[in-house]
Amino acid sequence: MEKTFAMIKPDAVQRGLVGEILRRYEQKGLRIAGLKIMNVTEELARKHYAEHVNKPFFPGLLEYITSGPVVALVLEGKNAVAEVRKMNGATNPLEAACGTIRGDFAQEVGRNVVHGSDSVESAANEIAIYFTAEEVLSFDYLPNTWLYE
Ligand code: DAT
Ligand code: MG
Repeated sequence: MEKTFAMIKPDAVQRGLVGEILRRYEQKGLRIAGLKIMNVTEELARKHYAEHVNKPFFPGLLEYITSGPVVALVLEGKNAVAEVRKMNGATNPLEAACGTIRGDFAQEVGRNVVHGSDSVESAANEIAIYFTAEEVLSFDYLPNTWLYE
């Protein structure tokens, strides 16, 4: 089944939103395959955001993402990549619909509380950046029987 990489960013950790954000992913029926609290080093950030390193906003993004612990997640579901992107909402919280995580909990693009991989290929890359193979668990997830036809 499809896996995606998600991150609860430093602002959300500091604001006590970890439980609320995890609750939303869990309630959707996504299986938590990997979960850890960790610091993002500059080296990790440069790998994760390789496509953005030359953008004008990169220094701010680097400072933000390394400013405190994050919660790194591997989430699994039938369409996990698209489901998490939809639940996270638009990159700029001003454009994110109410009911999405960014729409409900953020106001500025540089403090947008969550990350979600944008494709199955990115997901595989990002999971490998943040997790070892042993840290990503496979196990029977009984709700799947009731989630999928
Ligand atoms: P997303 O996180 O929705 O995949 P992205 O990959 O385009 O968005 O950008 C990665 C992060 O970089 C994003 O979550 C916030 C930051 N960012 C993107 N565009 C920005 C901009 N124009 N100004 C400031 N920060 C930006
Ligand atoms: Mg992105």
